Amino acid sequence: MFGSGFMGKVHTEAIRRLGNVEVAAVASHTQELADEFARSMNIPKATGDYREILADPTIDAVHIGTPNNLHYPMAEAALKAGKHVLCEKPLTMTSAEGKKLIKLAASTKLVTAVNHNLRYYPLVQQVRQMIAAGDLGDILIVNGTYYQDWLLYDTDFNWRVQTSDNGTLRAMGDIGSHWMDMIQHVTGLKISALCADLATFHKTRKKPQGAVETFTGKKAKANAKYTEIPIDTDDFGSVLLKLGDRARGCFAVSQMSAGCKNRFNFEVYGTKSGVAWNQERPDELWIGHRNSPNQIIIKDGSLMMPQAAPFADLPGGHSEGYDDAHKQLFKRFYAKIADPSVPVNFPTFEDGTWGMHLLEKVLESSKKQRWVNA
Ligand code: SOE
Repeated sequence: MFGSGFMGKVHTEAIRRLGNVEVAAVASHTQELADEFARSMNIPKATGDYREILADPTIDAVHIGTPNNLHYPMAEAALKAGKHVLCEKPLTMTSAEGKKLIKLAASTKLVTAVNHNLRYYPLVQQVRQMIAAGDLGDILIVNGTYYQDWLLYDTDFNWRVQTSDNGTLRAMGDIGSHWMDMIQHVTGLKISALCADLATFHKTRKKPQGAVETFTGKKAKANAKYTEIPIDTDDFGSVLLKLGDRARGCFAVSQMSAGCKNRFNFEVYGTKSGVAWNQERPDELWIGHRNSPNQIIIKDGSLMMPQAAPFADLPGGHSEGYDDAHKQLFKRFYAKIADPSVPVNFPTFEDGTWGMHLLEKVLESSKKQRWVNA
């Protein structure tokens, strides 16, 4: 595991649930941070230098859950060291870096994945299968939001607010990347053009001494010492979309929407029916009909479409959420490593690089204040 923050913990726990994969070592920014994480998670080896882990021939795969600027150098070094790589999103800082990783991986038999875990909620897979089966008809309209509130105040801080660690796009890169991946995954349509507008509401933020873990700002001490620093990453962004050659839509992302903890929702409307799903109520799916009563179905693998049912491991009425979605993605990543003949059933570095390309188009469109083709 490369990274000992919020995602380091989520990945470590999900990997252990697979049963056939062990977390053998953790690398962090410093030896102390790695030691502390290894102690708390009971990991046998810890280091402040990830290259030590890459030099270990007993390691098969690495998970990268560090700040974004480290994804590319770590993934490149891992592939060169012959390790399979599962990397957090956004995959890299630029699409050019993503292309280099794809080329490198193609010259090996190594498996790559990017952690668009949100695809793996059981009812999201149900939506995907309903659309593939034609239940919604031809897709006309998509819309949605990904809103959070953990960066609402100018005293809220995290490495993501700084371009140096995060890249230029923050809300868009962090959660807009998920939204765009999701809508393309469920509809099977590619984003073909977009028109974006980005906003940074806090032009400065108060940076405390020491690192602040993702989502932990509310627990920060009111009397902590701060340095005021300029901010140019986006707090909010909205995007008009064209998908394929017919569908239209829009979405918005925000990390400053009070009350929205991790409110990712999407709606899809076709020539026959519509669907709506919200990550804060993941076991419910709204299905809208024109000529019969609307439905709300509750996640229950035994009642879901056969291709979606394997994504629900627990019986109906037993919630499956964020951690479970990671488990489902990781399960498929390691199944591919164990048996290269199984089909790829997870987002790859190709998907991550396409995602970076779209983010670059969002930035270009926002700067030019006009539509751009993807
Ligand atoms: C923070 O905004 C974050 O942890 C994202 O980085 C994840 O990708 C998202 O799923 C939840 O929120």
